Amino acid sequence: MTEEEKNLVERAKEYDASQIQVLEGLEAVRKRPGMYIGSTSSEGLHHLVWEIVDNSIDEALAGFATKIEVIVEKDNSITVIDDGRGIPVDIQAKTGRPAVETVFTVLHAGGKFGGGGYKVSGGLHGVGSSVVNALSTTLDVKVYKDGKIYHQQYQRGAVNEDLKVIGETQLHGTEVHFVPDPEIFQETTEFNFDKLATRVRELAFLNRGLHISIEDRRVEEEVVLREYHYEGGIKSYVEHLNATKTVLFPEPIYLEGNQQDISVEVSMQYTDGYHTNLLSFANNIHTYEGGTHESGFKTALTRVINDYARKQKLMKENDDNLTGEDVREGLTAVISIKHPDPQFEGQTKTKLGNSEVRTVTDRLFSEHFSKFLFENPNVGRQIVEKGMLASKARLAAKRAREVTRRKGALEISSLPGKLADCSSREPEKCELFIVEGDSAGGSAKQGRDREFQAILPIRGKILNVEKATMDKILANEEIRSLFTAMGTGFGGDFDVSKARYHKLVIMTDADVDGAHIRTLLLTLFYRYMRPIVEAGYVYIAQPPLYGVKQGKNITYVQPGKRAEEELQRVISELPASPKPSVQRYKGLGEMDDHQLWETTMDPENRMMLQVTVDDAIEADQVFEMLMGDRVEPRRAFIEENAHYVKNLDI
Ligand code: TTJ
Repeated sequence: MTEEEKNLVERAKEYDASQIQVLEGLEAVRKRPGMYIGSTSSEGLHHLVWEIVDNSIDEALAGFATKIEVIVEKDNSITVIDDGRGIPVDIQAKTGRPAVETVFTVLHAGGKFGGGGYKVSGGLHGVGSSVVNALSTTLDVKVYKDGKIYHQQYQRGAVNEDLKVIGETQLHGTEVHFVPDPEIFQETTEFNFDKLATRVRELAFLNRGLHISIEDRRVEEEVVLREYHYEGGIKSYVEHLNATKTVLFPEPIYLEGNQQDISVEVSMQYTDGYHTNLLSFANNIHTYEGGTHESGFKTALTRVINDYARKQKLMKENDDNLTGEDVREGLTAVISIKHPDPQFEGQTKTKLGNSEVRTVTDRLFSEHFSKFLFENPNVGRQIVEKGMLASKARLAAKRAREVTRRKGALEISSLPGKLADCSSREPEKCELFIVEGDSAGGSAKQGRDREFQAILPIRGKILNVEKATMDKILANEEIRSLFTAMGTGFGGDFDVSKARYHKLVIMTDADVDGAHIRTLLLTLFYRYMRPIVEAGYVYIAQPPLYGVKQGKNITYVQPGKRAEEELQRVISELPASPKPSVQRYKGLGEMDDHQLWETTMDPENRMMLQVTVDDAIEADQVFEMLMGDRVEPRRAFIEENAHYVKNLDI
C-alpha cells in the first residue's frame, strides 16, 4: 500500500468510528426521548416544531433572515422555511462531512458557526435539530445558497442520502421538512393549530419586526394562513393584552436597553381594573415562574413610584410606602430579556436565575420610568392615586380576612354542608368535582367513587371576580365553600401544598351557560388560585355529547370538532337491528348517576382536559371581552365566534 492509500484507509476507519458514535448518540435520543424533549405526549410533539423554528429565529435575530414560514402539512408533518443565509454546506475539516449533515446527525452540535449573537433558544439551547431528526421517520433539508439548492435526507436520524445539488436558485435560506415518528409519539402525532399559532404570534411579538406565518394545509376547503408582524414588538403585545380594557394612558411605555451583553425590553400600561398581568420572557422562553428580570422590574417599579409620590408631595409625609402589590394593581406588563447564557431554574425550569439580570433590568427600567413620570405628571398622578386606592382596598381586605379567619370560616373544621367529601385523606388520589346545579350534583354524589371523589355542587352563576373587590369575594358563599373545601387558604395565606385534592374538576353542561360558568371558574382559579393551575391540578370534565342506544347497550360520543362524524361512524358500525336511538345530551341532568359515572367520572373511561395557565389566561381574556365595559371588542368577538357559540347552544 502506498502512503496515500494507507492514509485513506485510516480516514475511512475514523469515519466509520465517528458514524457509529453518531448513531449511538441519536439511538440514545430514541431510547429516552423524554430526556431531550420533556415527554412524548402532545407537548413533546409540539416541542419539535420549536426546536426547528428557534434556529430560524436565531438567524433572524442575527439580522439575516426576515421571514419565517411554518406549515402543517396534510399528513401532520411540518415544514419550516426561512430566508436566511442557509445552513453551511461546506465540508468541515474535523469530520470530513458537510456542516449541515453534522447539524442534523450529531447530538449537541449547535446551529452556530463562527459564534457571535445570542443563542436565544431555551430548553435544548437550539441544539435540538439532531433530536428532531432522531425522532422523525424522515427529515429533508434544503439549503438555498450561492446559486444552488442542496438537499439531504435522513431517516430516524441516520443519513439516507448524501448531500447533493438538486437545482439552481436565486434565493437564499433553509427549508426543513420532518415527519414525527409515530413509534415515538404513540399518544398522538396530530398538531394543534391554535396552539402552534398562539406561540408563533408570541414569537412575532417577542421579536420586533419579524415576519412569521403559520399555515394549516390539513383543511381542504379553505386557506388557513396567519401572518404575524409587529413593528412595535412587546409594546404591540401589551396593546393586544389590553385591547378589551380601559387604559389609563393611550400608549404603553416602552424601553429597550443593553448592558453587559444583556438586552432588556419592557413595555407596560395601566388599566382601570384591579388585576395584574405580568408576563416575562428570557430568550423567548416564557418564564412562568418569574426570576431575576421580573424581580428587578418589580423592585424598580415600587421604588420609582414611591420616590416620585414623595418628591411630588402626592403622599402625606407619614403615609406608609405603597407596596409592590399596590403599584401593580391594574398593570399589564411584558418583560423580555435576551442573555448569552441564561440559567433556567425552578420546578418547571421556567425561572430565570442569572443574578446580574436583576441589577441590569432595575437600572434600565428605573432610569426610563422616572424620566417618563416627570415628563408626564398627569399620568404620574393617576398611577400614584391608583396605588393609594389599592393600598386602602388591601387594608380593608386584610381586615375582612382577619374577621373571616377569627371566625374560622375558611377552616376545614367548617367544611361546607353541600360538600360530599371523599374518605381518602391522600391529596394525590383525591378529586373534587365542582358540579353545576343541584340535580347534576345529586347524580354525581350517587354515581361517584366515594373513596377518592368529592362533590361540590354550585348553584347558578358564580360571582364575577373581575368586578369585585377582595372583601366581596370573601363574602361570596360559593367561592368560600370552594376555598374551604380545597383547604388552601386565601390571598396572601394561599398555600398550594395544603390542597386537599390534586384534581379539581369542573363539570358543567355543554351549553352557553355551562361555558359561562366554566369561564367564571377558570377566571377565579387564574386570579386567586393560580398555583393550582400552574401545578396542573385543574381539569375540565368531558361529558359525552351523544348516546347511541341499541337494546341495552349505549355507545357514547365525546364532544369535539369531529363529533358528528364520530356519531355517524358509531351508528354505521352497529348491527342493523334493533334500530338504534340517538340521544343528544344537553345537560348533565339528563344522565342518571350510573351513566354519569360511566361516561364522565370513571378514571378508566373518562376523558378530561387538563387546564394550562395559557388556557386560563385565554379564559380570562375572553371573559374580559364578554363582561368588560367595552362594547366594541365584545361585538367583534361574538361575531367572530358566532359559530362556536351556536355549537355550544344546540
Ligand atoms: C449560521 O452562520 C453561517 C450562515 O448560516 C447560519 C445558519 O446556520 N443559519 C440558519 C440555520 N438559518 N436557518 C437555519 C435553520 C433553519 C431551519 C428551518 C432549521 C435549522 C436546523 C436551521
